Amino acid sequence: MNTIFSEDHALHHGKYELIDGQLVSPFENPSRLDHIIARVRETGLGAVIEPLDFGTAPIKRVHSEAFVEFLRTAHAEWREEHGDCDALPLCWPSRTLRHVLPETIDGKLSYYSFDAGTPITAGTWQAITASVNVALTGAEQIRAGQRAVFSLCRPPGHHASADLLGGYCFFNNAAIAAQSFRDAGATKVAILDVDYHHGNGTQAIFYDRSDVLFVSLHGHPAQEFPFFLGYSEETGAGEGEGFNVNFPMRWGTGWPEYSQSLDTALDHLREFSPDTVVISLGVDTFEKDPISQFKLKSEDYLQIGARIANLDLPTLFVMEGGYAVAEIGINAVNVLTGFEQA
Ligand code: FKS
Ligand code: ZN
Repeated sequence: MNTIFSEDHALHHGKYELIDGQLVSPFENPSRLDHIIARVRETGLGAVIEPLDFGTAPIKRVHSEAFVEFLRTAHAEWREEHGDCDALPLCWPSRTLRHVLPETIDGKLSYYSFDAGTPITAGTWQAITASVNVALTGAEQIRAGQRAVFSLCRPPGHHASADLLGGYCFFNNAAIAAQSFRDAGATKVAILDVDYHHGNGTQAIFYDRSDVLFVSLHGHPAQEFPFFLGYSEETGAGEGEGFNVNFPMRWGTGWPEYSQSLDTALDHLREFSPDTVVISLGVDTFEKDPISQFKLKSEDYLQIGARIANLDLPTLFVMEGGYAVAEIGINAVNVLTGFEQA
């Protein structure tokens, strides 16, 4: 299986995120990908290939023009106001407040974000466009006939919706790849999100559509980030009714319960019978993950890959989360070798 990878991910390296009442060094940092790419090479998974440049047109199929332009200039505007430090918001248009776009950089950053864990740095634009190109290059290779490709994206994407960033995410790589399959002629695309956190951005993007099925397994929003989406009663709207399927699970969930949900999730994908599958691949379901509360073990990831392979469909793996850095390479690549050995 080919891996698509760009060194440009390292240009996004925040100094701080606000978590549990403290400013800490971000969990989502470049060392994550150093470990994964090292494991890809060590296991001989396949070729490691640099992405092509697709420009911003495919991004604007999913994100609003204004949001894309905001991200392009955000750090330069911030630097003019506050000097050369990371841009972090602190105030959001929540209940009783109006959603009107302010003029100043502080106001715009608040308008376009939903948490304080997602710093914008000088290199963020280059890293997030490279991350999209990694996803789109993988999608192109699937269209050219590859059975499966690993798009080793960073920054991740599944929390980002059409005009909202947060949860370490800016552009929704998996959604942009899924839309690219539709635009290239696929009739039906399914996205299976196995990251520990609910893919609220992906759900929102496709919520009223029946051409892209979104199925997600994740920590229960009553307990877990992003808190305000991901319940099982969210089944889609209008045309999209029945094409959004959530499997929220409580803290402490281990393989026996997880694998049951996974099998039911895969049944939904089979019934939908898509042309192509996009996997939002997070390995923060791991027992030693520092910010998550599931209990999967390294060998369980082989099983996840094998069960996805049993769908027998062209499959694009798009990297999302995972913060147990010492084991992130083993766990992520286990999914892919489990897929290949099935
Ligand atoms: C918990 C605070 C949680 C943010 C967690 C973001 C998770 C991001 C992710 C992604 F795949 F996008 F990277 N802070 N006390 O893993 O879902
Ligand atoms: Zn996650």
